[in-house]
Amino acid sequence: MYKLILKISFILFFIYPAHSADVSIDMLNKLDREINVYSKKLVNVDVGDTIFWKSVNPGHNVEFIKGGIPEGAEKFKSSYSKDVSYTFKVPGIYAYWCTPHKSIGMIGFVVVGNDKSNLDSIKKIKFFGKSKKIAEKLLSSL
Ligand SMILES: [Cu+2]
Repeated sequence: MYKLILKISFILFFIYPAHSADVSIDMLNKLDREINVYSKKLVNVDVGDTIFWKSVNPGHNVEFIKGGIPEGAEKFKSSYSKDVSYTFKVPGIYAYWCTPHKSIGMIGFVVVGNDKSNLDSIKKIKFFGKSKKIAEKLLSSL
């Protein structure tokens, strides 16, 4: 009986994941040679898709950068050390960073609906320190 329950819970675990997301990004202290980093820095999704940021290591969050989201999109800032998800309803480019690590490279971009019409305002964002080069590189690849 115990074995059967174990088997059923195992199957249910895979059929009903705890969250339904179209893309999952880990918030990490370390990835290869980088420290304080999102596992994916640049992601393309469709309108209506959800991104799930997993708090693998504590101390990180997701904050949309002022001027770094398309017109009509709501601003967004998550709590530290918490899993968080966001459903993208407005097409365009979204720039975000981890609040405490914004100047040491913990930044990311999401392109929704392949819409790059707000690229000019994204390019006007002031990135600090180590994040400057990373932002330049990511934006030039768009
Ligand atoms: Cu961080």
